[in-house]
Amino acid sequence: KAITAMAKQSVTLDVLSYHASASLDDAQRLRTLRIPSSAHFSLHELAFDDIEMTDDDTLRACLRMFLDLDFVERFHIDYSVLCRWLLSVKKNYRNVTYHNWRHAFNVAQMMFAILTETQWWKIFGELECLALIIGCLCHDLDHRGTNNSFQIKASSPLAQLYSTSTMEHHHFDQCLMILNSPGNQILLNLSSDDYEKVVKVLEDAILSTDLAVYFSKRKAFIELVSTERQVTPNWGECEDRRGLLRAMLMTACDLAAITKPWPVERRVAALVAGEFFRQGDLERQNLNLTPIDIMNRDKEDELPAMQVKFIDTICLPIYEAFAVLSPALQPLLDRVKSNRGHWIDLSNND
Ligand code: 5BB
Ligand code: ZN
Repeated sequence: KAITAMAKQSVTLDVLSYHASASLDDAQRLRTLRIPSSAHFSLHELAFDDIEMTDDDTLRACLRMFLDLDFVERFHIDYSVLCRWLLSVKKNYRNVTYHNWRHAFNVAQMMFAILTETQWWKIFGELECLALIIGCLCHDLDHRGTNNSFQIKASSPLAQLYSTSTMEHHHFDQCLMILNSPGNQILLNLSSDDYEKVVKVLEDAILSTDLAVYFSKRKAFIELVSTERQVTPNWGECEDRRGLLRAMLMTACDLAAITKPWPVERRVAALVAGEFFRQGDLERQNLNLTPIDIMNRDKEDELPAMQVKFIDTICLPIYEAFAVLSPALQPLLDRVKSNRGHWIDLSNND
């Protein structure tokens, strides 16, 4: 759809006006909190669960990840600015049932656990690791609980701005806006060269969370894994190979609820379903459309079978590849297979 420069500008203003920075007072309060160890929060666990954590705990855990990965020292990040940036990121997630701050936090924790448990942080180096963690925390910013096809069907301002990877472009926009907001500029002390590198890796990382992008890169990734088998130190030398690994890591972390112990997976799947059903309701009410089965409340019984299909077509291939790349990631694959068994059981009990 063609759109005039002036219309685009007004759409842009409309979309961007939602942005809000956290207050200085809230940042100062967070700054004074003690930050427990990564062990205290189980941040290195692939089976991590945030359910018992308070919102303050999630913020403290994020600060712990930045400290342990040495980002604060290495990139001369002002600690007060980091606190305010984290609060602003959290504030720019909405109260939707699944794509909220807790999801972003869990994705970042999974990235932290994988980078540290596999030692792949050495392959990427500090700059790319920083971009990956920021990317995870920001990858669903301002999500409205509706997917790309909804934006197109509703001709939302976002769809007029970006015709493909609509939401993902918006998440990246929001991420840059917060990074550029006065008092939130955690990348201020990077050289302009390093800043540009981080922003480019960040953009690739966030756009990679569009499943369409995952499908477009998956074949190349699986081929690479079947010839190379394990990640060796020389993986760091090839930018294309590293880029592919970063993109696949974003997807593996984004979908990681499927790799969690069954009680966690069952709980999170209900949140995903709740958000899908709400989109289905909106399609009926506002667009006068019949939602597809996964978004149709009347098809709730088919949810276990849908999860089996989701596992077989999307999840198993990527976690199989990661289990080949690092034995440390085998538990992810084992739990996907175990969860598949549980969903099969539920789909047979009607
Ligand atoms: C996934 C791709 N989508 C564009 C269409 C639906 N499929 S699916 O058939 O594999 C599917 C996935 C169907 C139902 C699902 O959940 C029902 C509760 C899921 C599913 N997706 N299940 C999960 O546990 C998780 Br986690 C997810 C990922 C949710 C976010 C996916 C964001 C995609 C935006 C386009
Ligand atoms: Zn996500």
